[in-house]
Amino acid sequence: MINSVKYKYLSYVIINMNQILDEIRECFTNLLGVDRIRELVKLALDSHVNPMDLIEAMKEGLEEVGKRYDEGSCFLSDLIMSGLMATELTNLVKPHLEVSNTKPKGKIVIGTVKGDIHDIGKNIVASMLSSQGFEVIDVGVDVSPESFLSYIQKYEPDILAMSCLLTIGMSEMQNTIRLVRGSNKKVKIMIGGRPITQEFSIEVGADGYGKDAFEAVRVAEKLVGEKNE
Ligand code: B12
Repeated sequence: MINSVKYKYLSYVIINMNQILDEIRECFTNLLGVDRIRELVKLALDSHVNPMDLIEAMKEGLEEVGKRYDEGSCFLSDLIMSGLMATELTNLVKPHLEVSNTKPKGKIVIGTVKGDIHDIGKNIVASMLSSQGFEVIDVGVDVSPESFLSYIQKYEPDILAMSCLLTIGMSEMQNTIRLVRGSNKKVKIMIGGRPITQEFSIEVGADGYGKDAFEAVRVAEKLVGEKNE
């Protein structure tokens, strides 16, 4: 009897959580705006939905918006709205990812490559890395190879992490790697972003590639380990 009540309660909670995640996806696909996303995220966090599930639902919604933009069935203004909504969601989720840690696992400089102003994915990766005990210095978006190099000289990080969402930004990633390798042999380089693949990462001589924020942490831990060997 108790088990069946417990089962019913648990199924109710799971259905509820799935419903919230569905609504978050739909909120992006139907571009319902920043106020609605704020309401839904607050409800989800109060209901103890895993913050990373919210990010996954957001990504799926954004994928749909991107597809429509590609097909010409939605406008740049819609893309901008989806970006504002995603930034709001990320900012609300961020404090729920962060945990305090005494000794940093390593220092990471992170930024988006020259010509690219997409920063939602980069911000999630940065939050996830700092939540897992890395010291993260976020140098922003549209960062030229020369600026990346000067940040490396200034902060002396263990890892340079670069993000890129535009295919045209991939050559800037390659230029940055070339420039950095030419003057700093110690820093490890990790890359990611929508058009980036493992093959591309090998081709341009990066030390690591991560397809999402979870992998970013795993790869960063591995690279710091290798550096300290
Ligand atoms: C929101 C959005 C915008 C917003 C960005 C707002 C912001 N603050 O970032 C705005 C409106 C500004 C924008 C502008 C443009 N956009 Co836009 N945008 C998008 C959209 C819909 C979502 C991007 C996003 O945030 N995804 C969610 C995040 C969480 O995913 P993510 O970035 O991939 O990050 C994850 C992983 O890749 C990985 N990761 C990311 N970085 C890193 C780094 C490391 C080190 C690691 C390990 C992992 C990692 O982890 C992250 C978390 O899981 C995409 C479509 C899409 N589905 O991606 C188009 C998209 C990227 N945009 C596109 C285009 C064309 C543009 C514009 C050129 C449009 C225009 N005509 O002006 C401009 C370019 C402006 C510029 N110079 O950068 C195209 C790019 C096509 C291409 N092949 O290059 C896309 C794919 C849409 C499409 N299908 O056509 N955009």
